[in-house]
Amino acid sequence: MSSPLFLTADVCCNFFRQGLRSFRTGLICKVNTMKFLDQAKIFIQSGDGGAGCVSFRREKYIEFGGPNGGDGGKGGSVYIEAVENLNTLIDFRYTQHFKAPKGRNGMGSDKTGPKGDDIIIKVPVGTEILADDGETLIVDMVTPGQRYLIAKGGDGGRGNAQFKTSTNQAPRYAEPGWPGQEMWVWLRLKVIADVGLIGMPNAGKSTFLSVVTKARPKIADYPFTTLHPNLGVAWVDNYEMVIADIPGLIEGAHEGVGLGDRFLKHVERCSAFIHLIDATVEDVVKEYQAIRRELELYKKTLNTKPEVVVLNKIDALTKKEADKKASALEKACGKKVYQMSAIAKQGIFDCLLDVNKYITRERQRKADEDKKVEIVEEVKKPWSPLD
Ligand SMILES: Nc1nc2c(ncn2[C@@H]2O[C@H](COP(=O)(O)OP(=O)(O)OP(=O)(O)O)[C@@H](O)[C@H]2O)c(=O)[nH]1
Ligand SMILES: [Mg+2]
Repeated sequence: MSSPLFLTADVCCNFFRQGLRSFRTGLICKVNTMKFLDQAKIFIQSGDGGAGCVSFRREKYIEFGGPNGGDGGKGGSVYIEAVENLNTLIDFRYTQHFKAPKGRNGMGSDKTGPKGDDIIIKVPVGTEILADDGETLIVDMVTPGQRYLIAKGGDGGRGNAQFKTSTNQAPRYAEPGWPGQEMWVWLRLKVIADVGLIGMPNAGKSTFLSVVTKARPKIADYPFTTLHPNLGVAWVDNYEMVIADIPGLIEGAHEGVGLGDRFLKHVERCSAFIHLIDATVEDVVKEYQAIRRELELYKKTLNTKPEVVVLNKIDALTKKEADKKASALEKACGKKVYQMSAIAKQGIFDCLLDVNKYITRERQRKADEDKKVEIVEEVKKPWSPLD
């Protein structure tokens, strides 16, 4: 679907076979798939420093004016900044090269060349910056406003005025500017949310998100309606809870079956999961275990995250059937299973309140960690008579 050739063929077929209506749908799909991009490779280059200048003071009545060549200006540096109002790397599909300008050369009369302007590359909060190999982590941009110097501009070369000594009062040389840095880096976005919605396709994840938040994801009764993560904010106990709805997983996702497990990286940072299971399927336990297996095969740490298990779509069953399936699930997972109908808005807040416990606990843990870091920093501060 993402290859232009494939798209064209697909769109043509639709056009002839199903008429103009399908053609329009194809276009809409194309637009939707282009809205979200969670991985990009970009080239970064900081500016070279300007060269120093060789110049001598020449003025009427001033003999032996001496060297007055200024230094070259510093090249522009490249910074990466995490900003809150972005949630995709789509901009990097169109712009992949970021080059900061060079510093200008030094000039006579001891004038330093102007510095090259710095470049700031804005990325969504939660973006990892990885080296060219795609594995070595350079920095994780997790805090809004966090700024990281990724490529430092080259220093300007010294002008001949700087080389004047008692034995060489008229140096005729200056330094060239120092080169900047260049590199290819990978940007990998892992969205930051408190809760991740996991489950098989059609379990009702997007429906749940649309009921508890103002997000409006696409909902339909066919699998893989969701093709990229959707975020929404729910209010629970007067606190914001960011919920991420990711594309459904199926057995074998770790081997690339369905949409694969590449979207699981978006729930890696969540404090907890809400695991939705479609109550209308025959074997709810099998569905539950298949997802747990995929989590474990993706990363062991995901399997240890707190999870709230929810049996959704109970409106489509009798109470007896729902209770039977819920107790079978309880036996399999060894914890309480919530019964819910996202469409009928029944039982949704019980599971939200439960998951909120884990989020509060995680927030507390992070706050304690931050406090510890602050205390260590205070201790390290050197003594000063001004304190
Ligand atoms: N009866 C009933 N149907 C539901 C409920 N919740 C969702 N559905 C229906 O189930 C179908 C799938 O819902 P989605 O919210 O798109 O499911 P999803 O888990 O996001 O699916 P993917 O995006 O494909 O992974 C839709 O037709 C919904 O209307 C529910 O509580 N009761
Ligand atoms: Mg969905």
